[in-house]
Amino acid sequence: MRYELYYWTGIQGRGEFVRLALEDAGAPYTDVAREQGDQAIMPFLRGQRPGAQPFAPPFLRAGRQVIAQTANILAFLAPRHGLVPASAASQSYALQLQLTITDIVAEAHDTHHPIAVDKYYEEQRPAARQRAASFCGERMPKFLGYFEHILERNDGRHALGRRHSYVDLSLFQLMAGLEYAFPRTMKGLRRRTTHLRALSERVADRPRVAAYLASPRRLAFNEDGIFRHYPELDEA
Ligand SMILES: N[C@@H](CCC(=O)N[C@@H](CS)C(=O)NCC(=O)O)C(=O)O
Repeated sequence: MRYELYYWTGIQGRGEFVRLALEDAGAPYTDVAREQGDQAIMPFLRGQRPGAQPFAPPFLRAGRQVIAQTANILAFLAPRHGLVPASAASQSYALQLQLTITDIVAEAHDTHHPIAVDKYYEEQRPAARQRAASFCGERMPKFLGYFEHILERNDGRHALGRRHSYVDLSLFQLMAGLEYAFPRTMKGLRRRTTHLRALSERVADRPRVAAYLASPRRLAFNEDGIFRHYPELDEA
């Protein structure tokens, strides 16, 4: 089956977590908006297409099924492509970890949009500074400390069991995004994130991931996405 991924053009955004899983699995997919433009997304959001109606991208069309919410999409794809262990307990734990990644991604987004999602960063700069100070000083160390400990108390190399999973791919993307947006804070956390950084390097070296990262399909991070580099927000 050829999957259809629907996500906004021009940014990695939350679509990147799904893209990485599809690329790592070698699963055939079409990045529909990149071929047809963002307007291809709209009929789904308006409920004008068959299947479940998504609230927001990313969403995935798999045959007649339409699946939205990043963590839910990954939980759907992973067992079909060997990206999660088979047991129900492992799959539930993987989803728990992925939803925790969803939480920190939302908080990273809120550093540049602390007041209103529908207003520009430039309209909420003072609040963004406050929010970012708390994110860099408290929340990022807490979340990354948690994931670091998860790796450490497992085998030191994987989030789950002894095998690569979609959670490892998402941790790679999380680290890449945070390194881009908050290089100074991440530098300060270097000694407390040794397992996460080693995992990121291993994921980036996986043959299909490496090929993807070197391809034009991997867009650069930019200031329209979730992970934005505003130096004034990286001062913790
Ligand atoms: N919890 C959802 C969030 C989806 C989301 O916020 N998508 C953004 C783009 S990354 C969007 O287009 N939001 C439109 C909106 O919230 O109105 C997920 O993890 O997929």
